[in-house]
Amino acid sequence: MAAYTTRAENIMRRIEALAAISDDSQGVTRTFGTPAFLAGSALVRSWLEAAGLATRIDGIGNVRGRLASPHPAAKTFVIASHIDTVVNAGKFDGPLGVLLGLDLLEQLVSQQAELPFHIELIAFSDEEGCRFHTTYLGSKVVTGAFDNSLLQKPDAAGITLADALTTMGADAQQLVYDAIPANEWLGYFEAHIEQGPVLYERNIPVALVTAIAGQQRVELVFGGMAGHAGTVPMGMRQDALCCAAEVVLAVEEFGREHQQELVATVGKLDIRHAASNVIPGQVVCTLDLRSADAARLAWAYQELQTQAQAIAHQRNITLAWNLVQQTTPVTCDAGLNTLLAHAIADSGYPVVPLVSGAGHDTVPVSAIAPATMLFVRCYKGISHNPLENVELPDLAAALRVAERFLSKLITHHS
Ligand code: HGY
Ligand code: MN
Ligand code: MN
Repeated sequence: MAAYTTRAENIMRRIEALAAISDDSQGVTRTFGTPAFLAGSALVRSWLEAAGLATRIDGIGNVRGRLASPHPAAKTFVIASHIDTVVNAGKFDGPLGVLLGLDLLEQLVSQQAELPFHIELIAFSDEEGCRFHTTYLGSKVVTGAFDNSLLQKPDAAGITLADALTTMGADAQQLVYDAIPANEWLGYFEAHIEQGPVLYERNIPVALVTAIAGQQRVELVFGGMAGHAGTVPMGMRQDALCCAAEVVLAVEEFGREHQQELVATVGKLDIRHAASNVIPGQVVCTLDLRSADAARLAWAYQELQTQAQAIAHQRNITLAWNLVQQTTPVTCDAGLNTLLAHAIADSGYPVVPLVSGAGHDTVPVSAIAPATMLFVRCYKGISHNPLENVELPDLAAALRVAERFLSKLITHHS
C-alpha cells in the first residue's frame, strides 16, 4: 500500500497544481473556453506528453492522450473525466478521474506493457455545462452525439459556442472527426468523487456506481410589468420576482414531498434590469430536476410545469418554460461492473453499489459503449464547493482498486 500512497501523493500534487489555475483569484473556476480553462488544458496536456502518450487537443477542447496497442485493429478503452469546473468549485470534481487515470497509464508505459487494446485518456472539456447551460459537450463529441445546432447557443455575454471555439483556436468543422466510432469502443472507466454523504457516513473509501440519475434542466422566464416602486399600489402590480419566488418555494415543497425518488433545485435566478426602486418586470431562473426513475422524472416534470403555470396565471404573469437539456437515467455495464466489484473486493473493501444523483460524462458514453464508474469518498459528501476534499488514503485506495480493475481487463482480453 505504501507504493500506492506515494503515487497518490503525486496525483494530489497535480490536483493542487491544476486547482491553482482559475479565472477567480478567490476560488477554483475554470469554465469552458476561458483563459484559465485553456491554461489548465495546456498543463494537463504537458503531463500526458511527459508520460509518453500521443497527445492532442481536439475540436471541442478535450485533452486526449493515447497509449496504442501493438495490434492496430484492437478496440479502444477510454479512461476519462472532466477538467472544466462549476463556479467557485472544489479541486477534485473531474480532475481526480483524469489524473488517477494518468497515473495508471504512466505505470503501463514504465512497464512497457503490451496492451491487447488501445487506451485513450481523455480530459473532457465541458461536463458541467456552466457557460452554455448544455452539459457533456466534450464527451458528446467523442461519442459522436454532438448536435451541431449547439454551436449557435449563446453564453450570458451573447458569445456563441462557435465563436468560443474559434477563439480557442479549435475547429468546429473538425468535431465530426473527433468521435471514436461506436464499433471501436471496448469500454469506459471513470473514477469520480461521490459528491454525496454515503461513503463518508459508512466510513468506506470507494463504491461501485450502478446507475446515474436522469436530468431535466429548464429555463423559466417570468414576464410581469416593470413599474415605479413608489407609485404603483400593491394590488395593481405584476411583480415577476414575487411570482418567481412563489414558484421557487413550490419547487422546494414538491422536492421535499417526493424526496425518496427525486431532487429539484433552482440554482440561478436573474432579475433583468434590476434596481431597488423598480418593480421587477422580468425574472429568469433555472430548474434542475433529477430522478433515477425515467417515468417518475417525466411525471415530476409535467407536475412542476403545471404548478408553475398556475401560479403565474393567478398572478397575471407570463411564464415561458424552456427545456434546455435532458438526459434519461443510465445503468452501468454489468460485465465491467463485475470486474470492478471483484477489484474492490480483492483490494479488501466492501462492495457498495450506489446510484449517482450527479451526472457524469459516463452518461453520453453509456449510449454507445459499456461504461463503469468508481466512486471515491469525499469529505461529508460536499462538492461544487471549495470545501470539497479527498483524503490521501482514500485516493490511494481508489488507485489500488482502479489498477486491479485495469489489470483484470487486460488479462481478460489477452
Ligand atoms: O450537475 C451535475 O450533475 C454534474 O456535476 N455536472
Ligand atoms: Mn463531475
Ligand atoms: Mn460537477
